[in-house]
Amino acid sequence: MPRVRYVPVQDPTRVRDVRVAAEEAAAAAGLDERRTAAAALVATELATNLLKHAQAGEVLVDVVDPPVPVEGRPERVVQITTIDHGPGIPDVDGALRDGFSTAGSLGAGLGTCRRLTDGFALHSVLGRGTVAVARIGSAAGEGSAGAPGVRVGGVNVPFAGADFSGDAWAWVRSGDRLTLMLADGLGHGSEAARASTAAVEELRHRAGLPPAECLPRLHTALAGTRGAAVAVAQLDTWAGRLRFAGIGNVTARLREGDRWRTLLSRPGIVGVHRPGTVREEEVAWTPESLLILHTDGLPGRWTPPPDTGLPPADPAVTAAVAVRDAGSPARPVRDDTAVAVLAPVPPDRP
Ligand SMILES: [Mn+2]
Repeated sequence: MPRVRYVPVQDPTRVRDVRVAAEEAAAAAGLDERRTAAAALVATELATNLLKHAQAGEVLVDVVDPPVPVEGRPERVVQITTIDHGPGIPDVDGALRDGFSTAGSLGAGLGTCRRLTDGFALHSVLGRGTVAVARIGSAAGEGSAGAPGVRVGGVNVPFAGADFSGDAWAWVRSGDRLTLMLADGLGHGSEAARASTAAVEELRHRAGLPPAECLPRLHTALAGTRGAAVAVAQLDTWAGRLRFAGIGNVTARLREGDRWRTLLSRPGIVGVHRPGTVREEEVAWTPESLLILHTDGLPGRWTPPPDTGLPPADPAVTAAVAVRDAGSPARPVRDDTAVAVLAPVPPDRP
């Protein structure tokens, strides 16, 4: 069962923990020595930056599906996400240039991070904080070969810093059909993770099945587990249509221009009891669309905030920003939280 590593960084001793987490994730992703070293270096740099620029922050180290959907079983990549509530970075482009330093850094620098990773994105809002996402796979460059004009990304935050998250997200692609799934295993901890992992494994064998046909297969595959709430969204990139079906408490929010609309799930628990009929919703998908799936770690009435500045080009950044902005000391999170995002590739940033 895949581990999700959560490391709060509030003092220099935790930087080593972040590096070790990155090395463990690299081993789990099957990366070679060279790419493992890159993951360790980037993890160290990002964790050090949290202390220097924001005093403290959180680091998530996960093994995820890559952002560009390809056919077949995806080669999974290490994703390092940092979230802070610091002052923000006034000049993001400058910070990404080699040699740039604001706090007398002797570290590798963010420019090096960008060069060593397959994907690197920084999103900063003054007064709100900074999100950084770095992905390291077996080969440099995420490329866009065969990309259907969309990218997929997500973050997964285990409840109370546990070793496992009961939530899981994954995608599969079959021709023009890209299917994104988010599963929330009942409760949290390793038994919840077993249920959501079973959903991911089953999804890998069901590429191309429409959501309403996929969910009954997942129901069968999850028998004997605690069960899960599951949302399945399938984009036909050729037709520009999105089909959605969900069972249980997983929220799907679709941006249409400047409106957000909720795609409805049926009550039930996949693997335990499902409704007799699974209804599918079908909507148009345009270059202005954005799909956010999230588990109940985020409040049900959570509304994506209006864009401040440039919308993030990286869907994993969008997911991390959602997690950051939804959490507050007044409303502590009571469960694992996962957010998965499907976003069109911006035309100017391929
Ligand atoms: Mn849960």
